[in-house]
Amino acid sequence: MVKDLSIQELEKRFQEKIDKDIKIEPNDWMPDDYRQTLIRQISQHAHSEIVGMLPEGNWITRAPNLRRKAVLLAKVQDEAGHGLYLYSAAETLGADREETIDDLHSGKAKYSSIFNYPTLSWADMGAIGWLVDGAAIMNQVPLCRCSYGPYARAMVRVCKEESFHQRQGFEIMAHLAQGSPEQKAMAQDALNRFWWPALMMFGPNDAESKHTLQSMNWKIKRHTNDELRQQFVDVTIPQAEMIGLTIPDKDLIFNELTGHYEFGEINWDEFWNVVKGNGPCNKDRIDTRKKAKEDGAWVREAALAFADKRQKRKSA
Ligand code: BYC
Repeated sequence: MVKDLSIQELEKRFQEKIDKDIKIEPNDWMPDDYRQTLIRQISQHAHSEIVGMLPEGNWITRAPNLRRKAVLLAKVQDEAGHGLYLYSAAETLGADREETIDDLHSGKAKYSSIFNYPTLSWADMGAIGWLVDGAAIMNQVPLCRCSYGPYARAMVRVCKEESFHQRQGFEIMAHLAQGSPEQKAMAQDALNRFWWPALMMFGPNDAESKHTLQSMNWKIKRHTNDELRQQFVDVTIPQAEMIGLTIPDKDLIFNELTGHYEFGEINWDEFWNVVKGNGPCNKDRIDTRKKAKEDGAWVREAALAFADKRQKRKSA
């Protein structure tokens, strides 16, 4: 009973800190569910960055010129960095990195649905930067104010880099859209294929989102999935118009009264199917990650042997 009371008191103080916008740091007391929610979200986010390298990595050798190649290489490298900050942030909550990665490989842990779609043309690099990184920024800027300190701080740098990623994607799309009819058609085709999956990145509708309410109370999330999706639609449609591309949604209208675009129904069956592992590339993505881990075993062994040798030399 006394123990219960003290936990109640701890929870009360914890929530007071959250309400006052005081950051929670790794050594602070926190409810177990808060810790588990953060480990789930941060590790899913880390996996998304690492798996997210694959669809673009696929095009590094086929970039149309040296400038585009160098930019794409830098972007994919940034994504590896984001994954590493995020795995480290999850470790500050007590998550074991090896276990976290094994959960991805076994299918236990999720990663963003968007990365289970194939990249069929060079224009897909434009669509990913413009739409996928654009959606990621919309979601991640509020995460810079997340109540958990290490996650919030990691997001500050991630967002700066994402903003460069978004602009390079938009630049590719704008360039193609002003090019030959074939290039414009390629840009339109990429937009057609990535538009709806990009809207799905924000997660299920609020009514179906099981974690949002609690995550908002804890200030892990600052906006609901539908709020962020709407913001993304509102900023992206004028960008498409500016470069002369058409959003593939026949129900899209601008509501003068609300000042927002109204858009068609998302195919939620497709979303859940992809989240459950049945998207066009889920198997390929996980197989690639598993192979990377197996192929890198000798590097980890060599690094450990070297560290061991140095340690022994030091203590000798
Ligand atoms: N895909 O209650 P909900 C990037 C799951 S990488 C798959 O709304 P929550 C980039 C959700 O996990 C950007 N699963 O959940 C990298 C939950 O399942 P569990 C990645 C999804 O957490 C390389 C269930 O559905 N960004 O930018 O409140 C190249 C119910 O959902 C998805 C992040 O990870 C999805 N789209 O809200 C280019 C941001 N959506 O765990 C770019 C951090 C939902 O109960 N994460 N689910 O089994 C978040 O902000 C939130 O976790 C979400 C979901 C908004 C994604």
